[in-house]
Amino acid sequence: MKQGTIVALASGAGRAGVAVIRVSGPGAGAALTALTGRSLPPPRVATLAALSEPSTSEELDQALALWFPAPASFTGEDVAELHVHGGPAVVEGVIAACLGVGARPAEPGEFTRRAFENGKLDLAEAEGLADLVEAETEGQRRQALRQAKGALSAVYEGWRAQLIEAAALIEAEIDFPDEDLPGALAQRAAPILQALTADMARHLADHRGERVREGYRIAIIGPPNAGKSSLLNALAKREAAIVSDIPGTTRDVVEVRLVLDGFPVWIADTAGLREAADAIEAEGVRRALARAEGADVRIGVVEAGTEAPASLLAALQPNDLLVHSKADLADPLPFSAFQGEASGSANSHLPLSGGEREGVVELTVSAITGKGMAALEAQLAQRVADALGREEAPTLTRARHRRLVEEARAALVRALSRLADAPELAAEDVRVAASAIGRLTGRIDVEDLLDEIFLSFCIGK
Ligand SMILES: Nc1nc2c(ncn2[C@@H]2O[C@H](COP(=O)(O)OP(=O)(O)OP(=O)(O)O)[C@@H](O)[C@H]2O)c(=O)[nH]1
Ligand SMILES: [Mg+2]
Repeated sequence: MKQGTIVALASGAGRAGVAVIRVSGPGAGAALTALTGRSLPPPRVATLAALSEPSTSEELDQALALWFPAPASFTGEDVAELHVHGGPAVVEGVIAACLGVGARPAEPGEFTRRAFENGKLDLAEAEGLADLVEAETEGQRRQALRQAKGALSAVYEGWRAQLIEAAALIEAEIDFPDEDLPGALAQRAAPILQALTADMARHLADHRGERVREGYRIAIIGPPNAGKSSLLNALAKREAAIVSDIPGTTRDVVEVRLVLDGFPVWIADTAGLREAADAIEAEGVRRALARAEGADVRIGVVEAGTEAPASLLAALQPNDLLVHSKADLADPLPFSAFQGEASGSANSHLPLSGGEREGVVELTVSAITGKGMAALEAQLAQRVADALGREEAPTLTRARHRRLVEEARAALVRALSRLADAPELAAEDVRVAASAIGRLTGRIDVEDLLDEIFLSFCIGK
């Protein structure tokens, strides 16, 4: 960890009513007294102060000064916070004055890094804080705040405690094998490891956290000229993709970001599905199908009155949408009994042309007149809310978490498979798992783990 006293603008750059400048480190108090020309204000009380450049005594601003003595501060160090008028020259002048009395410019993330090093927050909490700063939607804010307050860390710390308990049982067996009851202690570890493996598998299967952070993914697919790009533009309420009556207009994936039900959503328009005329279009079709496959929901588009081609039906999954487009031009034949268009509601019970596809919801829409668009948006918002809106156990939110939980789970599967025959190897597997989970919060390394194992082992025996 780099030492010293650091200073930085904590609020956004540019003109603002107020800007917040933060100083952290052993020299924070000296910087504050040098700039205000008087003794430190009482801790955690906003105090009006005139700030001057110590070397020239030139007044820089009237500011609010706050003093947070260590360890009761964000970083755990002495921290001074200056709320100055948010003009660039004021900010520059005050930061220059701090540099003049021995502070140095903070590196990106250095305040949070110090908070981590001083045990103020763990890695998962720091990531939650970073997400909170980045949060653009309500759903992202809720999730980031939960993680910053330690909800995800609590799950991982709970797992680690159980892993240590299981490891202690196995280690005890190795060190003091019971002649009468061979393997008895190690076998007591088995149900713990089994339950943890199941917990981790559930955790890995849940993609909500990543979707809330990165965006729910919707793909629009269908034959050329079906009106896919027009539909994207109608949903985005801007001309994001080129529309023309030439089939094969869209060749690449065109993505638009929306907010539905408080969650971020990526809607992708794709190339029309057909036998491609050239290599570029073939690549476009390949990307269209790949995007559809990876999406959380697909919107199949066919012109009203035409049959959905087999290539489209094959790409649709249960709970997807099939939109009959250009409803202003034609009725959605062959669905003569279809009433959804008039009422604006969806119908999931009609047979699809060209073969059945269970559970696909059909809608009739005109991108030109806007007819049916509200119903389509409602269907999409409902899917987003169903997928992301439930408040259950905290979910992993980053690839880093996924990688480490996968590593831990794989190690536990190995441990279980050789617990009976090779408890030494199983113990090592459990240590690998505990270390992977420990790296999620960053609070622990293997040395600490061995200490803990040893401590609980001593108590047990
Ligand atoms: N009347 C009417 N025309 C529409 C509607 N939606 C799209 N069109 C027209 O249909 C043609 C094709 O529309 P696009 O949105 O480019 O179709 P696409 O599916 O993206 O086509 P490709 O990119 O070639 O696969 C254009 O001439 C649009 O103006 C609609 O709701 N009503
Ligand atoms: Mg298009």
